[in-house]
Amino acid sequence: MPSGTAGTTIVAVSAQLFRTTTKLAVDPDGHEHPGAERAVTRALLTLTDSEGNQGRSLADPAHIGRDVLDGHVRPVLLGRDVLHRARLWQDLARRQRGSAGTLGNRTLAAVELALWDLTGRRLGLPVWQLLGGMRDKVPAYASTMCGDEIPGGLSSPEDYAAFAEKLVAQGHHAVKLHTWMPPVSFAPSVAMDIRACAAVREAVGPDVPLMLDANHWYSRAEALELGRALDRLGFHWFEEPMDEYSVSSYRWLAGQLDTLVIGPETVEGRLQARAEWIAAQACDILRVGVPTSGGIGPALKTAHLAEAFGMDCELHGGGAATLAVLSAVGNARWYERGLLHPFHDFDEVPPHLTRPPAPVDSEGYVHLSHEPGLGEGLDTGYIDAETVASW
Ligand code: LLH
Ligand code: MG
Repeated sequence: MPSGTAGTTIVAVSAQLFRTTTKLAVDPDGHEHPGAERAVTRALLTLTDSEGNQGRSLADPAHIGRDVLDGHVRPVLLGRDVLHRARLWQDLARRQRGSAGTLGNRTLAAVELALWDLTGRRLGLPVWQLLGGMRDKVPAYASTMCGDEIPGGLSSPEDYAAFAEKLVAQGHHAVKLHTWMPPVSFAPSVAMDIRACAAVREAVGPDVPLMLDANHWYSRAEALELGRALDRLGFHWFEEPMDEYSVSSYRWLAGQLDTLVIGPETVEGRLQARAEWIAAQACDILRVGVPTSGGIGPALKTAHLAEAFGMDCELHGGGAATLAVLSAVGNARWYERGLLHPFHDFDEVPPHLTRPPAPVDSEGYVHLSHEPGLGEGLDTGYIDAETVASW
């Protein structure tokens, strides 16, 4: 039977824990900052089909542990047709409710991405072309790290202004500030956020689209004060100033601002939760992430949901799968390139990759890879050599 035809089944599901390095530090609240090089452990999920083709996806070790693979992923995938990706995803998703929280969306996404990668490799085509290939490059916005107390880093409104100028000069089509969040000693601070936004607007001029992603736990009154300042400064969108589980608070805020309110980023519930946000008029732009929504398919459905309401849907975060979704939809403007910081070289290639994850060209576009599959640029030789455990 020729490669790419039905009848090819999944014969192995395996995970590898491997050592690599990063120059990112993570603070106690989970925000990334520049740091000294350190060793970290990452994980790779690999699916093998009966013709010997393999599909891979990088994941957090916690999401592809032995128990979830044995308990859910292997029983669903082994012996099944690779090309029945949507059926396999549904079968896995149906197990979520009874899994006592052990089968999360990030596990679904790791599996779904590896299935896409396998399919692309079998057919000799990049995933983004399988999705429709509407565009082969996507304009990027620069997304800063959260504020800090590093002199000359992102410690003051002036630091943000100087950095934003550089980001625009590099070609980025827009700039999004993540401002100061705990555990920074003076955070959160509406006054400081407003000063940073004003300094950046002053530095880049009136024509560069600007966005703000602030604190995540402001009160309604604080979010409104900040949002009104963004209105005066001509910001494009306002992201996650409050707890996203309070849909009423977002409806209340969106009804009072000219600046577009975007969300939800962190709320669970995939497509259905986002439909409720639209129905409640809690956002002007919808938001979805590939890892958090369960994969490429669910993220695409969410973008299509927004399209049906005449809304944009912006993708959270970066990576090859996110870029593939962006290549396939017309109602997302930009790729989120980040998180960026004056003291962090975003384009430095981590040891387990063969190339930088998302370089921009001189006009601020990130290009889709022409490699078959997801095109993540994995160095499988390095990963195999640095593997410390597998199951
Ligand atoms: O809190 C943070 O560190 C950032 O907000 C981070 O989660 C980032 O991924 C984000 O929200 N981007 O939009
Ligand atoms: Mg965000």
